[in-house]
Amino acid sequence: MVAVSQSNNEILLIKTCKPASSFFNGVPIIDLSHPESKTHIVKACEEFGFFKLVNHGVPFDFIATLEREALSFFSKPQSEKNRAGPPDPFGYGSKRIGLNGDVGWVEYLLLNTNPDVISPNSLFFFRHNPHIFSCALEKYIAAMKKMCYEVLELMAEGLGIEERDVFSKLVRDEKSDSCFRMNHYPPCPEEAEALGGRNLIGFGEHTDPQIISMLRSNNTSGLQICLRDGTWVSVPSDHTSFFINVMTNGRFRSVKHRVLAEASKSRVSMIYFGGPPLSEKIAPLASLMRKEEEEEEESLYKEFTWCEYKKAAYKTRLGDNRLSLFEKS
Ligand code: GA4
Repeated sequence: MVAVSQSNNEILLIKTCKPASSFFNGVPIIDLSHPESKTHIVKACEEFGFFKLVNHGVPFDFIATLEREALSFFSKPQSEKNRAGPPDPFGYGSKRIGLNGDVGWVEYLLLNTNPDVISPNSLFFFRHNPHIFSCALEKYIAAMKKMCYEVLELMAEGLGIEERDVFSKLVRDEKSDSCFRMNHYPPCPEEAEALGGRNLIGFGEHTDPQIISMLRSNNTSGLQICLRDGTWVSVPSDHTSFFINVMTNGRFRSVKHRVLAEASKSRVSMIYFGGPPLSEKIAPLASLMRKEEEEEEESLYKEFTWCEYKKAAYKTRLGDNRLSLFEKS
């Protein structure tokens, strides 16, 4: 743990960890333009729940413009940024993550993408930030949605499901509860020096609760994933690609991940989280349940709505196992 003082003289304790020894070169790479990408996606989801997407078709100009805008927002004086916070959970936040005491070396903007449920903090942010930011966001989010539908449709196809839009329709729904996050991990030279080789945790280990998350970062490393044997490995950064993670009923798994702060470089990431409408029942697809010896495979979890799941998730700490709250006993 390292004690850091906030601008209001408050002291926060941020966790540290030893740096990962090497970069992991085993992250599956999915080429969206490949004719067999659907099969590759399913394999990657089953094995890792995580993959890197290339040839995704998102214009680099959209990405670069939004990154520039994000950096210009994060370089504003603290007092100005604070006006778009505290996160409720939407809005600007610094070092505090969620509502239950998690802290990290990060500042962020969390925005909901559905204009019907836009929160006051998100509104405040949009009103007080130049038009260009909103335009850049709009373009970027539209591109994320398109890519998200495509990946989810390929996934359904790859699983041999007839209804191609079985997953994508949840995120396409006009009431879809999707959100967008921009994270800034400032460099931490003094802290790193004092830590003698350890790293500050930027965003502690967690799994994402949504159906799918699509992350893009600048060329600063820091993202780590936890392999099935429990080892943490660093994912080499690639500012031209997206890193995708997905979740479903035990067959696909959501990868546990975290972000470490860098001593000398700032990391900026932008993540689109595709979620279903709040009232949507979350249950495994009957067509995916494997039948064993004539007995139907049972769902591992009780039935719940996305709203119930989200409410429960917000009562947890980052590292908690949220799905276990809904496991059948
Ligand atoms: C993790 C994924 C998304 O960033 C997020 C996070 C949310 C938050 O930052 O407000 C949560 C976290 C995330 C999971 C558990 C709860 C809620 C912080 C936290 C401790 C926006 C989300 O939907 O869940």
